[in-house]
Amino acid sequence: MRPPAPDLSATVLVAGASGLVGSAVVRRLRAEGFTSVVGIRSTDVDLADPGATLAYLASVRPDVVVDAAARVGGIAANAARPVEFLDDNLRIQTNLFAAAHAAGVDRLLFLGSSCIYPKHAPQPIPESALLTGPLEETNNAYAIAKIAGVIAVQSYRRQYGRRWICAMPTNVYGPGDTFHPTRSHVLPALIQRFHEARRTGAEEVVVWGTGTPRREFIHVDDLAAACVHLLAHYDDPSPVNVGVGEDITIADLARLVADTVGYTGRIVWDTSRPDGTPRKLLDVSRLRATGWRPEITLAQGLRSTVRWYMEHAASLTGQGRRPVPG
Ligand code: GFB
Repeated sequence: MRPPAPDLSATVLVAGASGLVGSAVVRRLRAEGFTSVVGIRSTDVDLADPGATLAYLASVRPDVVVDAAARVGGIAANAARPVEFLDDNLRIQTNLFAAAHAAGVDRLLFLGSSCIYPKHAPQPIPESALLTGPLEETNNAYAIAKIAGVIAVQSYRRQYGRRWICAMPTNVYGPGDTFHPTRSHVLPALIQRFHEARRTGAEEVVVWGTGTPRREFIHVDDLAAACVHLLAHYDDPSPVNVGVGEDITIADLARLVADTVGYTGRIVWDTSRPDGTPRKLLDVSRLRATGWRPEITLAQGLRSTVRWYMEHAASLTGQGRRPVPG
């Protein structure tokens, strides 16, 4: 039986709308014909403030909420500032969930992360691996915050009958990412570093770790499409993995980024830097069973992201981010 067509007049509030994922979800919703999309950013309401969050959602009274608001960062940022990664993310999701429930929001999509799974989970990682083993140490604070979000969504389903769901994306990249040399995730960090090396004529580029870990990458426009698809086709307490079903070694990724940027110098490895989780390829069979498939290959996505970066590099802030308008 075909699911009912989405109500394009529903008010959809997207938290984290200035970030990589939130901005892509807003773009996708509008592209699919949703006419009342409310993208919010930290300058609209401080989600770390419970009273302000309650008041804001009571004023908007959305029909649907997408929680793409989080403090995120790569392996070095997570390892250096676990308190903020734990504290800020717990506050944001706790306040947003309480405010959404109080405002009568029956449909909510919470975005977690593949790092919620154990460091040595079976590969590809099924959703059932959650809480079956120890976490990767460098980002266990962030992972615990996101696991708390999953349990909170399941609790609002059980206690209040809310049709809330959780999506667990693999490593995300694309336009609007943070391109900081040390705080970013690996793919944008390498785009920034290889682009800078080409611009300055540097003879070599240092890449972290041994190059042997494997990572799966999904373009943010594919992730956004999957999120809108899941809102229409998924309603289960279990988290659902969102990935592309294949991964690549960091060494091959580095060479792919260098080629895409047009850098021809040497790549050298700084093995004093951590490798992190050896591999975290997601089992995406649950997602595929809903009928969704990714459309953007890593080579295509890398080319378009490098183009975006080169067009915006001069205007990025010192943190490697787009300036927040307004
Ligand atoms: O994206 P990333 O920083 O985090 O990737 P994770 C880290 C991997 O890339 C490690 C290698 O194996 C690093 O050694 N790497 C090589 C680099 N060069 C660089 C570089 O210049 N910058 C960075 N960042 N890495 C993240 C979690 O784990 O996964 C987040 O920390 C989130 O919380 C995200 O869950 C999905 O993929 O290891």
